[in-house]
Amino acid sequence: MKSEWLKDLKLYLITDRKLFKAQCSMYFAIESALEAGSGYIQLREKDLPVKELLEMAVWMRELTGEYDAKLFINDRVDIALSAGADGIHLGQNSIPPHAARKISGDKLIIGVSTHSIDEAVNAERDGADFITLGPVYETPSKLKYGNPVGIDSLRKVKSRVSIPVLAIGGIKLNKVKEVKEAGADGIALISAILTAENIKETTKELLRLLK
Ligand code: TZP
Repeated sequence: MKSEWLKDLKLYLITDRKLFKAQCSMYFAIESALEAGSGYIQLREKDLPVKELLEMAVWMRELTGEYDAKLFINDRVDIALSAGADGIHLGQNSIPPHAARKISGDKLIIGVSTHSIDEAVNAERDGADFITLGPVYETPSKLKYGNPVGIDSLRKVKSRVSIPVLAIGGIKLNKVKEVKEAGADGIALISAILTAENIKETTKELLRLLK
């Protein structure tokens, strides 16, 4: 089941409802990206109470389902399974990949956020199906995401792991070429799409550059 679509994971769009005045505006934004062909969405609303997160996950499942897109839930295996998501995205302080696998069997693809070569190697060893590595570049919120790891770390990680590596953090249209050349299998991002003036056109352009 996994390998069928994991190889197409090139653009991984992550939600952040705080970028919007109203929750429905975020759904409109996500829907525009879906219409443009964005096929992988991660619901990452870390500070939402669990019931609200589940409600949002169910809603996002319906929305992504209409476009045949894959849905990942950040951190919560229980919510991912309950909402019928396709995957789970784990942080360094989440339940570890092998334990998530024990709970979910082969129902969920497991992504892991990593910030260094060691974390990347450990994530693969512990059963991750893919990782994000970053922030590669400066992001608007250094406090939240940490200092940039740089493009060289991406190259090094690619030489040490064999699962797909998505570059994350400050990835805009003008960075795609560089991260691809450094070996990234794809990109994960929030603001380049969610704050774009024209979400559809930006998504299409990103997908074109990632081909
Ligand atoms: N992890 C590392 S950087 C980051 C996350 C979730 C944020 C990426 O946001 P943006 O707006 O694409 O730089």
